[in-house]
Amino acid sequence: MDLTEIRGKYLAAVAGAAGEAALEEVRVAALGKKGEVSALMATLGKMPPEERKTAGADLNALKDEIDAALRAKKTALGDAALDERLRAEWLDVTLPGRPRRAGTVHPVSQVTDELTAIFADMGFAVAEGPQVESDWYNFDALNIPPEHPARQEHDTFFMHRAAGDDRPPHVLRTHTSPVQIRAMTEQGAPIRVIAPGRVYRMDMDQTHTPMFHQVEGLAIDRDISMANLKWTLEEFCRAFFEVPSVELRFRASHFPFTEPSAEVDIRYSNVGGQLRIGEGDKWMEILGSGMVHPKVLAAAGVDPTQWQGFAFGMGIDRIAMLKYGIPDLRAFFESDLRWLRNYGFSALDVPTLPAGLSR
Ligand code: 2NL
Repeated sequence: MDLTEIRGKYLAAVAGAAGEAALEEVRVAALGKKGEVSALMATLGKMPPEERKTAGADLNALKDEIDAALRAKKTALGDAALDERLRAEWLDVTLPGRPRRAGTVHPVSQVTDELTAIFADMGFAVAEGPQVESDWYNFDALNIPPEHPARQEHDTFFMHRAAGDDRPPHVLRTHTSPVQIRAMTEQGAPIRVIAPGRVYRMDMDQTHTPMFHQVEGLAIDRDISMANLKWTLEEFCRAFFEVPSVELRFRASHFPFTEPSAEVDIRYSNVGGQLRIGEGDKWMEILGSGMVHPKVLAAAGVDPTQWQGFAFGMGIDRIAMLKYGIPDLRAFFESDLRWLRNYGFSALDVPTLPAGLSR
């Protein structure tokens, strides 16, 4: 049996197969059940034994040879396909990354930076302190004794004490006044500080969140008066709201830590839903203030016969909503990226007085 021709034919067909499908056709034609080599195998049974022996060996060798060629070609085709994919899907991993969307400055941070710039320009330093306070700093030093109704009015969050520890519990500060008590206790008088930061009250509705932001201011010297308070607040409001002039109205009020005390309203108008500060015939309360109570000075180690001064407190979230026309307080603390992108500020737009606060 001369297998030279058939061998040459199939090895050439294997070598020439362009893809896996073509290669499979070659396999079926040669080695499939009805393939040419298989058909020759089937003739072995009718051969005389001597002839069958050599023909069988030759056919098996041919079958193995074609089979090996098929496998090698299949591997080669697979490698070529992989090479082609690697070429087509090539990616330069050394390219610079896609620019990420820049984060934004939260309106509370923006407004805190703005009011800090204004008060810094008037000689006020920024003081910070703990958010978990002792009841001394949050209440007693501010002339709010244990049975004072203001302690209940503040809707205070109390921290837990270990079982058997009978000392009064720490609280989440209900205002930033304790920061100023600490500053006075440490520095003494004269002093000019503002204390912006988070404060906590157990209150949650349309206009209240359990955590909010407050800024308090304190100026103590030998002859500070309500007149200095009025000028300072007017100057602040004019700069903060970026208007040529503002008008403030002081209403007598009561706080345990100031005497006398005043709530302060600002003149504004509402033109088609657009609020305009400094003009119009409406008044809006924006802060509380007064002359620091002598007992508060004494509690902070400042001699009230030698020193006096004013203090005030206002809500940062409130004035942020006012200035930037943000309607819903609760959205401030939901971390919704769509809200942050809409109301946030560029991180590069640091507010300074000469450049214009909000540009
Ligand atoms: C308000 C009222 C106020 C103060 C805060 C203060 C701080 C010290 C001494 C005396 Cl260390 N007073 N702070 C004074 C008056 C009012 O806040 O309605 N805030 C939103």
